[in-house]
Amino acid sequence: MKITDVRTILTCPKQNYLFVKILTEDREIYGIGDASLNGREKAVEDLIQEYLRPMLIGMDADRIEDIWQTIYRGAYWRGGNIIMSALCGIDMALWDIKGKRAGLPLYSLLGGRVRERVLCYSHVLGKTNEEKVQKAAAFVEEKGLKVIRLRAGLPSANGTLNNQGHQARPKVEPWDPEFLADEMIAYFIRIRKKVGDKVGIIFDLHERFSPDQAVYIMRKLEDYHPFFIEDPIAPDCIESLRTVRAHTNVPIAFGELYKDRYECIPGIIERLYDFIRCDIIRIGGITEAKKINAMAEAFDIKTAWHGPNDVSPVTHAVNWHMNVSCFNFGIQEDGTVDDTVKKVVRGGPVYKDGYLTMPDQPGIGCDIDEEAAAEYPYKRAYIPVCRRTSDESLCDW
Ligand code: CS2
Ligand code: MG
Repeated sequence: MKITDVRTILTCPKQNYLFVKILTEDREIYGIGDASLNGREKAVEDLIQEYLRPMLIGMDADRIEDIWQTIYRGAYWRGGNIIMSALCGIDMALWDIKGKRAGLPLYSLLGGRVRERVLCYSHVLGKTNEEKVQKAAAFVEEKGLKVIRLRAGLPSANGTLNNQGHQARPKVEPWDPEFLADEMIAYFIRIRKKVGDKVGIIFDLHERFSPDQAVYIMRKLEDYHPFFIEDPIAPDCIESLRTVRAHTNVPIAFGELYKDRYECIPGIIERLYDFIRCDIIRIGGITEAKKINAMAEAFDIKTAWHGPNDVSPVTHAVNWHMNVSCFNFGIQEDGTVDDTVKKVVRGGPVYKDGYLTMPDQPGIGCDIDEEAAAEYPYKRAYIPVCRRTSDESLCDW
C-alpha cells in the first residue's frame, strides 16, 4: 500500500506537539505518529517536510523496517534528537497503518498481551516541595496510587508545560547541587513518612547531580527503599554511571536522554541500571523501542518508558501497547492529560486505581482532530535552564 502524503500537525493545546499523519492510496487508511521534541518542534517539522516527505511518497507503507533503516542510514548523517524524533513520528504512523490494515491493536502486532493492565506512577505536583509533602498522602489516597514520583528541584514540576504563552528565551530556574543534596534527602524521607511503607516512591534526580553527590544521596536513602532512583547523573559519561552503580544498592532507572540502542548497550550488558527508561520518541519510535526492549529482557532489565505530563496521548498509547505486550515490563510513568489536549487528541490510556488500560482498537488507537488542533497554534517555548543561585553558572536542568 503506497504512501500518498506525509502531513505534519503542529499545535499547542497547553503544550507544543508535532504530530505526523501518513496518508495511503486507500483513502480510509491513514496513520498517526508523534514527533514532538519539546523546545525544538519546528526543526523536526522542517526535516519531515523538506527532506522526508518527498522521499516517502510512493514508498510501500508496509515496509516499516526498510523505511526506518532508509531514514536512519540512508542520509549517511545519522542520529541525534531531531532526526530520531522525525523518524519516530513516521515509524509510529506506519505501525498505526499496519494495525488498521490488519484490524489489530498495536500490542497484537508486537506479540500479543502478556498482561491485562499496566502498573503506573504519577507525579506529586505542587509549587513547592513543602506543598508536595503536605499533599502527598491525600494524593495517594484519592488516586489509589501504588507508586508516586518526586523530582529533585526547587520550583514547581509543571515547568515544561507551555501554558504561559510565546517565550523569547528560556526561563531560568535556580538550582544549587552543591548545597541541596541534604535538602533533597530530607524531602524524600518526609514523603516516605507521610505515605507509609507500602507506597513505592520514585525519586527523579533528573541528571542534576555529579556522581559523588548522587552516591551521597542514594546511600542515605537506602534504608527508605526507593522504588528506583531515576537518572541520578547526566548520561554522557559511562564511567560515571559505573561509579554510581558500584557505590550504592538502590535500584536505578536510566536513559531518558538516550537517542538509540547503541547508547543503551554498555549499561545493559554491564547491568548498570535496573530499569531502562528511554523516551520512545527520542529513540526513533516503536521499531527501535522493541529492539532495546529485547536487549534489556536478555539482561533481566525492566522497562519504565518515559511518559510525563508533557508527552501526548499518542505516545502514552504507544508506551501502553509496549507495556502490555512485553515480558520485562517494570512500570509506566502516567502523565495526566489536560482537558484542552483531549479536544485535539482522541484516545489514549485510561487510569484506574494505579493501573492503565485501553480499549481495543486497530493500530495505536488515537486520532487527531485537525480543526481543533488549528485552534491552538504553535507558541515558541523552551525547556527552562538551571543556574546556580551562588554564582549564576549553568547546571543541568
Ligand atoms: C521528567 C520529564 O518525567 C520525567 O521523568 O524527566 O518531566 C522531563 O523533564 C520532561 O519530559 C522534559 O520535557
Ligand atoms: Mg525523568
